Amino acid sequence: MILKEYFLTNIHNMKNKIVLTLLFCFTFGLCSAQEKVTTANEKKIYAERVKTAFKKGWRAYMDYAKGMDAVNPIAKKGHNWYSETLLMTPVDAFSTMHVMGLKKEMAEAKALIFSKLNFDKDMEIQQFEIAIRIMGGLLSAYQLDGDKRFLSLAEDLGKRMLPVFESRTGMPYRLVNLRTGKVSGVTTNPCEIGSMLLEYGMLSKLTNNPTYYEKCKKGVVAVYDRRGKTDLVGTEINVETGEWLNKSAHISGRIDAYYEYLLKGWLLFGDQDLKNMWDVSKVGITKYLGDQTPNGFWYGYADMDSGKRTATIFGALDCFYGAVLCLDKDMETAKKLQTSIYKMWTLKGLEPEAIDYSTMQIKAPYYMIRPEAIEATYYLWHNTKDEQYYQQGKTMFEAIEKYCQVDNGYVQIKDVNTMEKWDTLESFFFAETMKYCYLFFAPDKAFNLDKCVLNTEAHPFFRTWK
Ligand code: DMJ
Repeated sequence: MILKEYFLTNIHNMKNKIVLTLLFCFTFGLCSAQEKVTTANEKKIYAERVKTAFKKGWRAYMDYAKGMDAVNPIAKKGHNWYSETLLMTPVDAFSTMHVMGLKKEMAEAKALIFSKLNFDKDMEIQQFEIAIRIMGGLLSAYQLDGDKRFLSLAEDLGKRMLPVFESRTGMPYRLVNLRTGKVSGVTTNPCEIGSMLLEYGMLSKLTNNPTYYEKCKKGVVAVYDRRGKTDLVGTEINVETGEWLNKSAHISGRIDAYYEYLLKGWLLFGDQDLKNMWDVSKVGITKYLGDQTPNGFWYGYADMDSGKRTATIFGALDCFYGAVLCLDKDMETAKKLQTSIYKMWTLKGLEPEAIDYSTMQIKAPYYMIRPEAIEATYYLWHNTKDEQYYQQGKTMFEAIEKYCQVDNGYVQIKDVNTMEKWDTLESFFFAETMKYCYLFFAPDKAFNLDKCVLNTEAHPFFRTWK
């Protein structure tokens, strides 16, 4: 009798367990299916919202600054970088328009570029910025769109900038006159020496003329050969004497994309020298700049010879390194850094330009709608598919919508403590920030990051040399 009761009770419990298990599986299955549906819908909605933001910024440019370099939406006017326009915004914006499939805007940009862009100007320009934004934009536009006029313009520009490499050391001068070829700017930095290698390399490949790549690479090797005992480079160097004028090593502005292009140059061109230079540099970066603190993991400043820590500053520009770590398949470090990047971004609700990570005090309070933090977050999302990075991307886009949007466009922020507006909009808003925001939500067929290498201005370069 006791045995029978025991048996019946257990059968009963087992039945309950089976029913509960079935119920659990059913509910869980439904929930996750439901969640996927919501996510797919949500992605569609967000993709449209990012496109709308891009188009709103572009309309501001077309309405108030058409044909100029950039727009000031609040004042309803535009401005140029130099005495005449180089059509910075349309050229920089084109690759994002293509990725987003914005046909009307592409036609508008093309009409402007092909009717107005002309480099025969008696004007001294900053070689690095023009190479990454304009030459990079034109080369990428050519590969995406196929119109040969993009390539002709890029080649004309490349020829006009070539004189910068005629220094005693091979390191490029900072400035060049587009008409006369007269160079100036003896004092420069590793970023402005090395961060055009992708652009000149693409030009070489696409025009079948190795000169551009060879000259640019010579400059990169020259600065690398002058690295400190830490294997790191400093902040300022004289291109004629090869002497360092500022030995501060870091991954921030004036150095940043020099490191980025060592790795990306290897990925795009398969140049083993660049891979070796990257591997050596990365050891130095990790050992002397990497800083594990109670506030998280960061990269600070150190002397390029002694390796002694000189500052605990990290900023918006430094965030590019998260994407580079992903490309280097160093996901663990990328994740650690991302925790800090997101902490910095959410400190005030919008990213400050720089903080002191030892105190978490803001050192430069403005926000130029820079892309690097969003870029790092996107690379992590793309590589890990860990939902938290997708959520972080959403938060960042929402913050731009909330704080940088004005009635007729988008503007930068003077101070993230007060969110006071700064009436200007850099062209990288179109080239980079909006592109990375979009990629979080874009349909798979829109773009495949693994099929190309993005230049430092987020223009896709493909390994097809036609
Ligand atoms: C862009 O022009 C490029 O990303 C460059 O490498 C660094 N600065 C801006 C964006 O912040």
